[in-house]
Amino acid sequence: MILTLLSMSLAIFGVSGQTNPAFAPPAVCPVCTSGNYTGQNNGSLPIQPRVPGKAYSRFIQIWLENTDFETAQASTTFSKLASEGILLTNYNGVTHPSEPNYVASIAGDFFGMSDDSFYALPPNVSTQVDLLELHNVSWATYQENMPYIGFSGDYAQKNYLDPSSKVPYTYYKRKHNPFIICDSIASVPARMNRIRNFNDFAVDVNASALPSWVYITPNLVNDAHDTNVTFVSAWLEYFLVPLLNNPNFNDNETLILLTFDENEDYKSQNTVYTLLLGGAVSDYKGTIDSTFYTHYSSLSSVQNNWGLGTLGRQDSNATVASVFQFQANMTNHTNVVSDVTPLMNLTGILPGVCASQRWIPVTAPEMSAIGAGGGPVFTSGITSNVSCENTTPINLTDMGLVNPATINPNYTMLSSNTKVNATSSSTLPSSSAIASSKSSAGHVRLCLPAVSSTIVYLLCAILLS
Ligand SMILES: *[C@@H]1O[C@H](CO)[C@@H](O)[C@H](O)[C@H]1NC(C)=O
Ligand SMILES: *[C@@H]1O[C@H](CO)[C@@H](O)[C@H](O)[C@H]1NC(C)=O
Ligand SMILES: *[C@@H]1O[C@H](CO)[C@@H](O)[C@H](O)[C@H]1NC(C)=O
Ligand SMILES: *[C@@H]1O[C@H](CO)[C@@H](O)[C@H](O)[C@H]1NC(C)=O
Ligand SMILES: *[C@@H]1O[C@H](CO)[C@@H](O)[C@H](O)[C@H]1NC(C)=O
Ligand SMILES: *[C@@H]1O[C@H](CO)[C@@H](O)[C@H](O)[C@H]1NC(C)=O
Ligand SMILES: *[C@@H]1O[C@H](CO)[C@@H](O)[C@H](O)[C@H]1NC(C)=O
Ligand SMILES: *[C@@H]1O[C@H](CO)[C@@H](O)[C@H](O)[C@H]1NC(C)=O
Ligand SMILES: *[C@@H]1O[C@H](CO)[C@@H](O)[C@H](O)[C@H]1NC(C)=O
Ligand SMILES: *[C@@H]1O[C@H](CO)[C@@H](O)[C@H](O)[C@H]1NC(C)=O
Ligand SMILES: *[C@H]1O[C@H](CO)[C@@H](O)[C@H](O)[C@H]1NC(C)=O
Ligand SMILES: CC(=O)N[C@H]1CO[C@H](CO)[C@@H](O)[C@@H]1O
Repeated sequence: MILTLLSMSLAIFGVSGQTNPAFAPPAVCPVCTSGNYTGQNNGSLPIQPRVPGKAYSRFIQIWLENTDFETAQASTTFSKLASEGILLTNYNGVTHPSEPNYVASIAGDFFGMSDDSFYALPPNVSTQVDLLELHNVSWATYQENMPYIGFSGDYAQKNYLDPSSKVPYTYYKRKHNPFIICDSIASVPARMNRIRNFNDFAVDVNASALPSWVYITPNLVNDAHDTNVTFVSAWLEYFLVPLLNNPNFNDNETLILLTFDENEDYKSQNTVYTLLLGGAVSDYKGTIDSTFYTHYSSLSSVQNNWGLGTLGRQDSNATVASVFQFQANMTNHTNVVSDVTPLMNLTGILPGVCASQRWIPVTAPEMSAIGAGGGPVFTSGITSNVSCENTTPINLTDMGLVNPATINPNYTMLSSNTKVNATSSSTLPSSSAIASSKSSAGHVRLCLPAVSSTIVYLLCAILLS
């Protein structure tokens, strides 16, 4: 209790001493390395050829935090950027709070997650990374102030905005890095090397080695999480505005999605100010698109662009995964417009492997799903065809059990660019198992409640805990 109070007051002091600090650049320029970023770069990614897409050959998404649509709209920086691209006026987060939104943006679901706690999703949760790699589309995520490759916790460091402060500041948090949360990525060394920090970003851009699919998470001050729209606007002027003119970042085949994880007002629809920028939309400068989109749209649009197949989760649910309309017009994709716009501000209701009070195992993808890119459902690593509808949730909390998804798998950093776990490697999809299949079972989702494997899974959890 005392510790909690102490850390709370430290947190309040640390943050409130500078609730609204003035923006200061963490590096001399967006493509300059900086001591503020802790981990040194150990070389750029290899330059990989870009796979031509139907509407673009590079997709970059940048994630900001917790801001209502109107708040961003009032910023002159956001207005200026809007004149350079397409303003999406009905783009939505998928739930609250932050972490499930980040997870949904790569895995197509948030698995009942309704808080920002420690989660490690089991290896059989597939992600967009599986689809990209299957089609040779290179990828990386750049996580500002993540100290070094392979780091799996939160990181407090010297406060660079207030150098006189003796209190370390947590600029980087795991909850905003969905890649480290998914064991299918975090337990595979070659994939771990693609979870990079901003020193790596600087080196990769300067080496023309920025991959084709890029996911950028700014630190907790630059993304507005600990600050406000004035601060994030200054960061955008420092970071994004010059990068739009850097040909190693933005060219005539680049689409940039600038979005927020969720809005601030949970009592209203979860609409966030979102822009499409970059050379791929140069014919649409200053236009407005009011199509209903969600974070699942970034999955479906990319799948549509490169013909990637689908994860068979909400990424293939046409109601919530419209393809960017400028792109849909180019690819002849027809978006579904539902009579009633779904509310995206619901939280703590759905069962899932992350919902300890409504726990169900990782369920099978919708095997018969057809996503916006056509092609098969990714099923590698799937060992059960149990579906959500037919699984009775278990209240682990009531049973005194620890949810295995909340246990740190303790992956160990072995060397600078190698990160190898031990415990779950046997359950990882082997490369030979990388094969996709489409069920012939039609639309009926079979229900075979995996009672025995559920018990084994929980037993493991108890033994480990
Ligand atoms: C953000 O915080 C700064 C510093 O306190 C303040 O000057 C600015 O007015 C705030 N911006 C908004 C939109 O409230
Ligand atoms: C870190 O950022 C601060 C604030 O902009 C800057 O004064 C300082 O020079 C930076 N440190 C390094 C090592 O780049
Ligand atoms: C983009 O520019 C390159 C080089 O100038 C050119 O080869 C390519 O066709 C252009 N792509 C599009 C979609 O205009
Ligand atoms: C979600 O937003 C709707 C529309 O503004 C509102 O009516 C509803 O009360 C909100 N739900 C919650 C749980 O706050
Ligand atoms: C698709 O999304 C809508 C809106 O969230 C939801 O009501 C529906 O259950 C989803 N369909 C599937 C198959 O998950
Ligand atoms: C897409 O095509 C429709 C029908 O031709 C048109 O009304 C709409 O303006 C187009 N949208 C975009 C973003 O190009
Ligand atoms: C889209 O449809 C138009 C008209 O039918 C056709 O000319 C065009 O080739 C189609 N584009 C694609 C990418 O299929
Ligand atoms: C995912 O793995 C867990 C643990 O091994 C298992 O209980 C579950 O049935 C699996 N889910 C699928 C869809 O394969
Ligand atoms: C789960 O069990 C806990 C502890 O008994 C209880 O407080 C909670 O309401 C239960 N949750 C649900 C969804 O039934
Ligand atoms: C680079 O390698 C050094 C030495 O092995 C290591 O300490 C450092 O953490 C690595 N940096 C990154 C960003 O991985
Ligand atoms: C992986 O973890 C297991 C269990 O903690 C440990 O015994 C093993 O040595 C680890 N393997 C590697 C390569 O770190
Ligand atoms: C070094 C490390 O991260 N250890 C963690 C391993 O996982 C257990 C259970 O979640 C944690 O308590 C340890 O802190």
